[in-house]
Amino acid sequence: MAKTILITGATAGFGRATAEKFASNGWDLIITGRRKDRLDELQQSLVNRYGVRCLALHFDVRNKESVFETFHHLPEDWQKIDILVNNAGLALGRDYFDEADLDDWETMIDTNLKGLLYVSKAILPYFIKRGKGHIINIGSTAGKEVYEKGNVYCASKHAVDAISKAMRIDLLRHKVKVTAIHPGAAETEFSLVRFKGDNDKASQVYAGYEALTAEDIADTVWYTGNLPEHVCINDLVITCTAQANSFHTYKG
Ligand code: NDP
Ligand code: 8X3
Repeated sequence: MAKTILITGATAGFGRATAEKFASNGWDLIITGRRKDRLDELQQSLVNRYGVRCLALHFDVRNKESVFETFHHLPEDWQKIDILVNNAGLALGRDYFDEADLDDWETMIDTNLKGLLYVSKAILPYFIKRGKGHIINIGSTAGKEVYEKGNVYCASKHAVDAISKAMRIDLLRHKVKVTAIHPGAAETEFSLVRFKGDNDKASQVYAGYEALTAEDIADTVWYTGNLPEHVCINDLVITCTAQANSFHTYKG
């Protein structure tokens, strides 16, 4: 029987590439996101090209009621989930702390931290019932080092780092693996979202070096998600070769 992966934020970037990677290897998928048109299109495309089962669930991870309602009513034949990838997330703005926008802060905390908590809590009963499961949280190098004008985005990703460690301890008794993957700069829609549609600012982020791609991260999710049952990668930091950390990128 095919295994099943649930990916939040599958309409773009890492989530979409991860869906592609797992579907092309015969996994069934539950894909989620807010943009219904993109989600439905991806679902059709994965089913048509790979002959896998794919359930598209359209909701905002910030909406606690939607999250619990959606997963509480998961059809019985979709309840055997092997991997949850908590990927949905974003940065909004790149501003000094004193100049930053309060709504941006709240959106980042609500999405990157609270959304991850809601989805994990809603899915855990299925893992606990089976006595196994794997949660893969997408953190960031911003969750390891704080950089100028990164304030609340960095804080939200430090929280993902901390909660991943906490989950790993508390879920030991249920045999649930917890992996945190912390990518550095990767060229997706991330910067376009961060800079609120400003294409020039977004493309500047990736100018002069070869950044990670969404497919690089999908490959990393694939690797960490396909290890033997007794093996768990706890924490993985991945950058492109041109980047050493949040502060040093060689733009030769
Ligand atoms: P993209 O902007 O390309 O994709 C983000 C995805 O998250 C989209 O599918 C979006 O779907 C979804 N999403 C955002 N907000 C919500 C929400 N409220 N509810 C449901 N889904 C939501 O960015 P990336 O693929 O690059 O980012 C994915 C994750 O990786 C994020 O957590 C990001 O912080 C992290 N990351 C990114 C890095 C990078 O350099 N790109 C580096 C390190 C970490 P929709 O809009 O349809 O809801
Ligand atoms: C995304 C990487 O460096 O923009 O999490 O914070 S960075």
